[in-house]
Amino acid sequence: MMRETSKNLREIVASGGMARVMAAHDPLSAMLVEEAGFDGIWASGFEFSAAMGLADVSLISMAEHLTNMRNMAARISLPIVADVDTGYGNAINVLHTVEQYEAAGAAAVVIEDKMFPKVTSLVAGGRQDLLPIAEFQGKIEAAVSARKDPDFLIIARVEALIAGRGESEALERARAYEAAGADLILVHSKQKTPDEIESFVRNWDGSVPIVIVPTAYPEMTESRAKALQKIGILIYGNHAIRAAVTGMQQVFARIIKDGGIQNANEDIVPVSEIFRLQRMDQVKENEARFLR
Ligand code: SPV
Ligand code: MG
Repeated sequence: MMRETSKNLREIVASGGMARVMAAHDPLSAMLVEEAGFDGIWASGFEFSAAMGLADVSLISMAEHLTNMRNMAARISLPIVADVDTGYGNAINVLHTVEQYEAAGAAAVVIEDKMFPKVTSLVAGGRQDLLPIAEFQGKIEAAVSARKDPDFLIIARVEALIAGRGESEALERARAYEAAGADLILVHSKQKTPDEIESFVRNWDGSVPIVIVPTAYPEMTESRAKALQKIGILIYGNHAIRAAVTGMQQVFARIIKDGGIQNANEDIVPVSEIFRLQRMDQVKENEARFLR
C-alpha cells in the first residue's frame, strides 16, 4: 500500500494534466513547497548533495537519501518523486531500491541511464557515460517488478541529450525504456533554449508521457510545456536550494556590512513564522492537555 497523499500523480498524468513538482532538500523546504501549492516534491539528489556541502557525483548513499526522503514524507502530504540517480547499482540493487523507496512513502522513482558513479548533468564538460540500452532495460524491468502498488510510478530518465549523443539515440532509448515498462520518460537537456527538448517531444512517438526539468532553458514556461501536449510532469529541479543560498548570502552579507542585525529583520521572516512552521501552537495545546 502506497502512502496516502493529498494529490495523486498517476491521476494527474492519466487525466492529461501536467503535474508541477518542485525540488526540496529537507523536510522544511518540502513543507514550503507544499504550502506554495505545487503538486509534488522532487527529492532531488542535486539539492540534497548541495545541502550536505557535496557535489552531486554519487557521494550520497542510498541510506542517507532515503532517510532524508522519509523525513520529508513525515512532514508533508504531497506525493514525492524520488531522484534515485542510477538506482544505486545494477538491476539487482534496483530491486532493493524500489522496494525501499516505495515502503518509505515515495510516489515515484526516477532512475537515470548513466553509469555509476554518475556526474551531475548540468555541469559544463561533465563526464557522461551511459549504460548500454539492454542493461538499462533490465534495470527498468527490475524496478517495475519490485513495485507493490501499481500506482507507484517508474520513471526512466534518458541522458542521451546531456551526453551529446543526439536526438535519434535519445528517442531510441526512450522507446526501449517504454518497452521495458516505464510509466513515464524523463528527458533531460542542458541547452539554453527549449528547442532541443521541443524537437524531442514533437518526435516522440511512444505512448507514455514525458517529464522535463527546464532548469537550463527557463523560457520553457508551463503554458509552453502544456502546448506540447505530451508533458506529464514538469520538475523545477533546484530552485529550493538556490533560493535558500540567495537568501542566506544576502542576509549574512548585510549583517557583516552593518555590524549587527539591526537592519536584517526587514529581509527575513520573523521568529513567529518559524514557530508556525514548527507547529508550536500544537506543542502548547499538548502541554495544556498532557503536562501535569
Ligand atoms: C537533481 O535535481 O538532482 C536532478 C536534476 O537530477 S539535474 O541536477 O538537473 O540533473
Ligand atoms: Mg539528480
